Amino acid sequence: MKKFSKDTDIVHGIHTTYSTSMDLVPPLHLTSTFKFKNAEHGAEIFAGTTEGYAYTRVANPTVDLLQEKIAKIEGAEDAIATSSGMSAVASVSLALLKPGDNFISCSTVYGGTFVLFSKHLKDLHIEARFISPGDYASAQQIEAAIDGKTRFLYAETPANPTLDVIDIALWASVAKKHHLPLVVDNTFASPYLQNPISIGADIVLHSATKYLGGHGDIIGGVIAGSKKMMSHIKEEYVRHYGPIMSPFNAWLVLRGVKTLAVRMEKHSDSALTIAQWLEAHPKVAKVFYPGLPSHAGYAIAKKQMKKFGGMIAFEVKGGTDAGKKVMNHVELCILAVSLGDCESLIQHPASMTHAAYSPEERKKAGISDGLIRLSVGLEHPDDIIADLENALTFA
Ligand code: LCS
Repeated sequence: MKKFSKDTDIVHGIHTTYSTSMDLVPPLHLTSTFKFKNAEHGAEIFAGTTEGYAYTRVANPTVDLLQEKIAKIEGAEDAIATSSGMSAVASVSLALLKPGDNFISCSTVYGGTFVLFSKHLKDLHIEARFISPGDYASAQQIEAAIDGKTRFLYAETPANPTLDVIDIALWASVAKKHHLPLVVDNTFASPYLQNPISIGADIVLHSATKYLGGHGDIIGGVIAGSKKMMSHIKEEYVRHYGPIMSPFNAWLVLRGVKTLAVRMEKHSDSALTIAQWLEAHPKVAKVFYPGLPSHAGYAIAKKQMKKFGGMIAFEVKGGTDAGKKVMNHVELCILAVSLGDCESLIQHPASMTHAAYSPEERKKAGISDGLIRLSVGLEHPDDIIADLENALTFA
């Protein structure tokens, strides 16, 4: 098959023989079950000797098209669409881990992932071994945490909410040396800006709620990797625990993802402009954006990302109280969690997305109490800057 650029695959990227009526847009197969021609046909589909659909928890044509598209744009052999980003993280974890096992994770991850790793998996006698941000670049420190019961390495990059950048090639080399898979949460970058599999990762996952959907109207997740691993995750977890994406959500993500390239270009360009403006503002103490040369991960981000993405974090002089004043005085930016939408969203990680970390754990993960996170939307950057400038007068 002819090879196209990623921008083209983002728009097309799926086979087009899905409909005899020749629709441009893939049809939405809203059905829980599928008819069999006769008893023998049903038995053959269940036995896997004939191709066909049986039941939407197992497979659905609309969901299959999204999986095909995600695999294509992540450079993976196969993909699985799930009900949420959290069910993507949980499905990978529970398919690869058994009681008594451990895994290695970076300390700064989305708050929900942190609770799953540090509480719920712990209840199942599974240990998350967290690497602190200061050791992300040390192969030696990562290796020191690996033993015979370690099952995978997990990296979120750029990380939520601090925008820490992990060197995927470095973590992949440690993982390979120990014959372990590297799992990367690629939500903040999106497959347009970063393809972890092309630099050595084995499994990539996303909260599709964010940039993939792109319009703030669904909750969803995706997992991508080799056919063998995806089949293992399906068989060991997804098929029987059932956290599948609904066909309607898959259809909306298929629609949203078509504009991923143009959206990520604009999110990234605007975020860089806004981060530079924030860095020069007298009331701003610190800006965390991988595209600023002052950011510790700038060189690695430049190496492994196409652009630097739409997420910024910053601290206002005067700490938490001053930060709250900014959040209470924005008029265009919307005070809300989530990210990757058309609208700019602003929130306070310590009391919102990362409230489940204890103050001690937040400190270890580098999440300060005064940190504000901004998901830069698709509005004109001048309007976002004007909104922040006005809000900062109250700080
Ligand atoms: N991974 C990352 C990096 C995330 O940011 C999130 C959600 C998830 C996984 C989980 O995805 P979900 O189940 O919500 O689809 N992050 C959120 C955030 O920062 N605000 O609200 C949700």
